[in-house]
Amino acid sequence: MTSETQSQNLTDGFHLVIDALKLNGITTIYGVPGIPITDLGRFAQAQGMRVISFRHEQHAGHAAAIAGYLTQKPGVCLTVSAPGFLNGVTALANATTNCFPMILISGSSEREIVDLQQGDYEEMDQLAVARPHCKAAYRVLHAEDIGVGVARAIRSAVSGRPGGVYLDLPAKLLGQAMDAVAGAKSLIKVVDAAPRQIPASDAVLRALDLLKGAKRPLIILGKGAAYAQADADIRTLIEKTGIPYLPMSMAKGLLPDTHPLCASAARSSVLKEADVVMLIGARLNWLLSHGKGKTWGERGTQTFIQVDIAPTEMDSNVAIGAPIVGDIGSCVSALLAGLGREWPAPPSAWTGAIHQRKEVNLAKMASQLLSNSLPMNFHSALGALKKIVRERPDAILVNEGANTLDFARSIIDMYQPRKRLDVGTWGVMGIGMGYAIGAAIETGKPVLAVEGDSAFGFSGMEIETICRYNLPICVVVFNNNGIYRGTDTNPSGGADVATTVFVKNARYDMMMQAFGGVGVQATSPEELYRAVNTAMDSGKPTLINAVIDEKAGTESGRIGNLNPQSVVKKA
Ligand code: ADP
Ligand code: TZD
Ligand code: MG
Repeated sequence: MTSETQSQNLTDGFHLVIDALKLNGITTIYGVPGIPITDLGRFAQAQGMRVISFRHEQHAGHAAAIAGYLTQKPGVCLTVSAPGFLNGVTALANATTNCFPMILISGSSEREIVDLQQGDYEEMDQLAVARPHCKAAYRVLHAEDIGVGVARAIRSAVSGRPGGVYLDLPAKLLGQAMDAVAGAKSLIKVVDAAPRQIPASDAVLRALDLLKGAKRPLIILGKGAAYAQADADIRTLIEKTGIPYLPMSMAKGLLPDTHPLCASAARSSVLKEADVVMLIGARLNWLLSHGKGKTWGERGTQTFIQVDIAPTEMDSNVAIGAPIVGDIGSCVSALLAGLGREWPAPPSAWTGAIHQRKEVNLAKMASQLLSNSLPMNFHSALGALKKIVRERPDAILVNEGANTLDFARSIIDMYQPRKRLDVGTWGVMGIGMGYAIGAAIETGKPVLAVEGDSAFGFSGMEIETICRYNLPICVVVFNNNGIYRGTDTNPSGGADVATTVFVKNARYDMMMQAFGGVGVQATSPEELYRAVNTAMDSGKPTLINAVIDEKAGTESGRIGNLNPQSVVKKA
């Protein structure tokens, strides 16, 4: 037999992994090459997959996670063993926390040596490390099991509550040969990877009864609702019932933020005053003050309805009077079917009061946005970006930072579903460039990344990746010389600068120029508006250094209350 006919009859671990992914419609891999997976990426590219190489695995992982969120297919991140794997674990854990489907595939070293701790190259028991940070973790030891391993990984990632999955591929597996026909037969094309979960009809009735009797009803839409892609039905539910709604940050745009029933501009009062609250794909975690305390009305005065695919989410923080367990698409359509023809509009005392509160708050904000003082503050700079997003509603907005995040979330209206991607459940810094790249690759839409200068630094090196793949991403760095503000001083009077302060007047725009992208400095709202418009029109990788008043921010943005207080008096 010539070596050619031999290889025609044989396949190996590398090719089976690629074939298994492709068979299941996975066409893109995000990763960083190296031993033992360099050839896996190379062969995948040769087989027509898109393989996007990053500078650091965390950002490849974030790109994969956001790909999962946007497409409902698990995003795949590929890393080398031990350190590369660990770099990917932050993204894996973040995906799990946020309920985004992703698969972290890592090469690993020799099992026999790792398990005896004999000091292999990049030795680590990766499966054990990954397990607490994901929904499921699998290792494949035999080439004929690759099909099963990939199928289980896909099902685990997307079914039920979506999340991160780890798939461990020892180096030896990748080189294992097997008969090509038997190999092809061993692969599994997953049928109905995320089966619908139909809610029980009595659960739906119970919820509708509660909702109908409410005097001050409120619907809260979370990113689970955005993920579910039941956009039209969710809109119909809100419009048919006439119930005011609050979008959580990544659910903004599920209905346009300018919708008459959107209560965002009256957030604090509706949370306090609502009597029946229906959560759709949103958890009562810290972002909603756990459903109790002074953010909400007197404890016990509110009744909650919760629509979620995870039964154990119910009662996690406060009692849920009417749980509806199922997938959001099925639950919302069951609710719609149960509404009947006549649905009583909520009392006008409630909707009217919300309307008035909104008008007052929006007018107050509008005047702040027009400020022309220099240097720019958060309001004036974001006023320019608000206009950009209004004019380009299909652009994707990525957002991280503290003040930069909190102000942008409340100031920039979103108009379409799944267009706002941010720090999510953890409030994690470092998602910026990974999410921007993943979103640009998956959707082909222009991306605007609005980044605090600190936040940007966590993934800043990936601007090289953005330039390398010539992605239509415009990064705006809100440069206020530091974390929260740039004005802190060293309390000891020593020579080191304060812990929150960066190099003054840094030129992040010049970093972009180093890689052949466009770098611009903007010092006024007009300059900022013009530079972003040019970037979005051209689609060229662009970074705009937006100079923000270093005195403008507050400690931790809007969550300063979460900082513990020392009992020792400050020096
Ligand atoms: P937010 O941060 O926007 O409030 P969370 O991440 O806290 O949203 O909540 C999302 C919720 O959505 C999770 O509890 C998750 O189980 C749920 N979820 C995700 N996808 C679906 C789906 N397809 N159907 C039902 N629930 C879903
Ligand atoms: N590390 C990680 C991974 N996540 C975090 N959230 C933090 C550290 C702590 N942190 C925040 O919560 S916000 C932030 C840090 C470091 C940066 C804030 O500074 P910024 O934004 O420049 O990005 P503003 O506009 O100056 O407030
Ligand atoms: Mg800053």
